[in-house]
Amino acid sequence: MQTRKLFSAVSVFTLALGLAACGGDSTDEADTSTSETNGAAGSEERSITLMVGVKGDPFYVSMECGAREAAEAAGATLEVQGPDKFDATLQNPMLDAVASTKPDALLVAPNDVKASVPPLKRIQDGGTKVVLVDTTVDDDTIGVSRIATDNNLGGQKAAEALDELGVTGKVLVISTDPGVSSVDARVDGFGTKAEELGFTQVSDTQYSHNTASTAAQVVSAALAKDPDLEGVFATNLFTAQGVATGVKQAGKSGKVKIVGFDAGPDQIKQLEAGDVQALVAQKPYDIGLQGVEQALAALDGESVTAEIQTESLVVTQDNMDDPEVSKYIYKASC
Ligand code: T6T
Repeated sequence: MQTRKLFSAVSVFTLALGLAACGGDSTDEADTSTSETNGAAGSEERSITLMVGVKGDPFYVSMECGAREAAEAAGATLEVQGPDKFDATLQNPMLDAVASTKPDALLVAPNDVKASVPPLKRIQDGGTKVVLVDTTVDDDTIGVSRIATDNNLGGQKAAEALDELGVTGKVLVISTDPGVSSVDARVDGFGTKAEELGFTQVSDTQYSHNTASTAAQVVSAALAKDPDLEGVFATNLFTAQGVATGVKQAGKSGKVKIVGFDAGPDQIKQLEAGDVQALVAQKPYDIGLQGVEQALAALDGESVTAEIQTESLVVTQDNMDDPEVSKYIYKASC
């Protein structure tokens, strides 16, 4: 069993070097050591479950690819699950099922800062090491480690991108749902920078419920009310795709500037076509890979980093073919 442990440590170290070489990053905000180990630690193959925010989203597919790489290198099993919609009422029963199967570790993107707390507490109390990836919950006692993009900074970058595109006046923010930590932080960061830049938000933040068709309807209605709308910030992949479609249907592609979060394959096509002007890409592969590393460290009783913030980058038509940028385009499969 010591051999497995050594293999796992060496492999993860090698992976970490590889990650550094390909531009992976992390900002360590706090280091904690966990002396407690799961009962199964070191005695058999580690079982890790990754509960994504929603199935089939290229952001989470890319996260899964990173997690798979790290799990395979460490000889751990990885099971991936996720709800059909980004909705805590769908994800929570799945989390309850995880509580009864008791994997050694759970990497989870909780659907809601509050509603996701009770099932995660049960899982953690059952001895599973919980690592929060991408989204978080309001209860600080949950998770040995939390790994996510610096979403507030990402929102600020979106406002700066609109500024660089010549936007000076009316802007609209369309997000998914309130209570999702990632997109809420993007809205906050955007709001701070938008104020500094002198933008006027035409309304409170609107919500797409993570559905492209709803985002398209929301932007159409906004354009009907404010025909002089200059820019839109869409806080995630499906919202951004829908906003681009809605603006195109209104015959305003390129006139109303759109900055979207994420960099899924279809979003890149919209960028190429000029239907979107800039995308704030995250590094989900790195989040998944580091999530597994942190989970294994916790299981081995090694030092665990309590909070890791990963970077984002702004992708435009000008830089999208640069290999240092294109390597961060999300994957539809591993
Ligand atoms: O933007 C990502 C993720 O960071 C967010 O929490 C939910 O939406 C995405 O998965 C993109 O669809």
